[in-house]
Amino acid sequence: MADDKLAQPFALTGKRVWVAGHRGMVGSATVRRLEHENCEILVADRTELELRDQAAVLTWMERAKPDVVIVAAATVGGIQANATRPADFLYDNLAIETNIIHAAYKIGIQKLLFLGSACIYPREAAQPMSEDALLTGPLEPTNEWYAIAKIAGIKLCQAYRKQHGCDFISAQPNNLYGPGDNFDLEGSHVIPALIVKAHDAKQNNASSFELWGSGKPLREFLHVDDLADALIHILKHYSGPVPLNIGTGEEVSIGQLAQNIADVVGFKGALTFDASKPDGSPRKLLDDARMKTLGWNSTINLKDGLASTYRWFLDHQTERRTSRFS
Ligand code: GFB
Repeated sequence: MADDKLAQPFALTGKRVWVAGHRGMVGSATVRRLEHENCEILVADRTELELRDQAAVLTWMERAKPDVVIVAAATVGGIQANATRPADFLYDNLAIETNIIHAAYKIGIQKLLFLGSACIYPREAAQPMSEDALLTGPLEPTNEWYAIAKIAGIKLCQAYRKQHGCDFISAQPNNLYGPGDNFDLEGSHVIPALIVKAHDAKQNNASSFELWGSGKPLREFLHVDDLADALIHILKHYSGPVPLNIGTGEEVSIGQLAQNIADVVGFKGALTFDASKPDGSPRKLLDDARMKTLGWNSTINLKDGLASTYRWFLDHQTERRTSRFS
C-alpha cells in the first residue's frame, strides 16, 4: 500500500501501555516482554472491566489514560471450539475490538496495536500467504466466524487511520503456543491438546494416543514469547495500514508434530487418527518478508519451544486442564 511506512521510530520510554487481555497467553507474554522496556504497564482485571461493554471501556480508558494500547484480548480456541461456539467467537471479538478501538480514537491515544490471526486469509490462498492475499477468496469454514471478526478489527484500524489519522496498526501471528496456553481438550489448539494426550498416554501406559483428522495438514507454529518480542518491535518501528504477518517460516505436518511431542514427553507408543474430526485448513504458511525488512526474526525453534512448554504444563496442569468457558 502506498502509505505503508516501514521503520517508523516510536519510543515506549515513559509511556503508559495498556495490555488488554493481560491474563491470556498472548497478553501475559506481552506483559513479560514489556517489563524489559522503560514504560508503565496498565492492566484491568475482568472484575474491574468488562471489555464487551462499550460504555465501561470508554470510561475506564478515560480514567486510565493509556498512551499506547495492545489489543491482546480475544475469545480464542482451536478447531473444535470454533465449530461449536460460532456466536461467541463472532460477537465477543467484534464487541471487544470495536469498543477498544473506538475508545482509543475518542481519547486520542498515541498508538494502538491490534492482533489478527493467520486464519484471516482465504483457504486457497497461494503459499506462503502475503498480506496482499487478504479478502481475495473464501475463508476456511471451520474458523470463518473468528476470521470475520479479526478481519473487521484490521479494517477498523485501517478506517480510523484513513478517516481520523490515528496511528492504529495490526499484525497477525501464525498458530501460537507456549506458557499460559489452554490445555482443555475441547477448547484448545493442537499443541496443548497433544501435550495432554501424550502425557496421559504415558502416565497410563497406553499403547497409543489419538489425533483429530488425517494428520496431513501443515501448520507453522510461533512461540508466544517470540510473538511478544515481535509486537514490541512493530510498535517501535512500524506505522502503516498493512497488517503484518508474524511467523517463523517453518512448517510441520500435524502427524510429525504429534511425533515430536511424543518424543518430548517420552511416550513410545503409536499414533491413531480420528477421521470423523475435521482437518481444517490444509496449509497456512505466512510470508513474513515485511517483518524481515523491519529487522525482526523469530528465535525459538519448535523443538526447544515444545520442551519448555511441556515443562510449563507439568507445573500448571491442575488449573490449565479445565475449560475457561464452562
Ligand atoms: O490448532 P487447531 O485446533 O486449529 O488444529 P487450526 C490444527 C490441526 O491439528 C487441525 C489437528 O488439522 C486439527 O484437526 N489436530 C489433531 C488437533 N489432533 C488435535 C487435537 O487433539 N486437538 C486439536 N485442537 N487439533 C485455528 C483456528 O485453526 O487456527 C483458530 O481454529 C485460530 O480460530 C488458529 O485461527 C490460529 O490451525 O485448524
